[in-house]
Amino acid sequence: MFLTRIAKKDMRDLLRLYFIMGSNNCQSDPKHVLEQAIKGGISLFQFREKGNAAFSGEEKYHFAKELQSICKKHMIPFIVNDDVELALALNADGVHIGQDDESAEAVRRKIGDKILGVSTHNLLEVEKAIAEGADYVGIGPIYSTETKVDAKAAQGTKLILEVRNKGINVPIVGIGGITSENAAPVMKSGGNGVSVITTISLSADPAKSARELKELIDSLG
Ligand code: TPS
Repeated sequence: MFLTRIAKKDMRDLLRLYFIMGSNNCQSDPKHVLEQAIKGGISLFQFREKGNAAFSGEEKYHFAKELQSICKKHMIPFIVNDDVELALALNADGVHIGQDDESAEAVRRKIGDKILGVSTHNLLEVEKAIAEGADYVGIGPIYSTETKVDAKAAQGTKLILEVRNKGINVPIVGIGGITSENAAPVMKSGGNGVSVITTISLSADPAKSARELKELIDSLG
């Protein structure tokens, strides 16, 4: 999809409402949840199939392909969490990695100009991710989250502020326990968007929950 690295401006726009989901984050059909989330206005999607009863192998590939085709139909870029080989096999739009995965540098070499995102928890990790070729960084957990089993303690928006106070203009998405009730400080401290799982994936009305978040983010400029 991309012939050059994504421009910062385009990356910032994609991060505004970044939905992440895997099969075990849903109580109803994930394909339906994704369709509804798109209807509500998400700007980017991450396929994150891990943890309890997650699909693997062929099943994971086919499930990813189904969700990718929904994203394609609606022109929502499709990012794969952790699994570089899957991202390449699907010709996904990008990869998101954590600190325990392969280095950003190694992943950048494998994926060429696809989007690369890295989870970060302090200034050094942010600077390293940028130097190694990240297109954006995820900062969190902003609030406490039960969705990620190995999540660190909630840190609020202080790292986002620290990065911006240093004059670093990397595209930033905040993550961890975010809902439409508490998303505003992420944007006000210099985040370019919010990334969420539960508030959309387990909502009784995912389209409505996504729309509420989108309206809030749009109202903040
Ligand atoms: C863009 N991560 C940190 S907290 C969390 C995850 C998956 C759980 C959020 O769920 N940044 C990006 N992608 C990632 N996968 C991570 C960080 C890692 P909830 O919204 O239910 O609290």
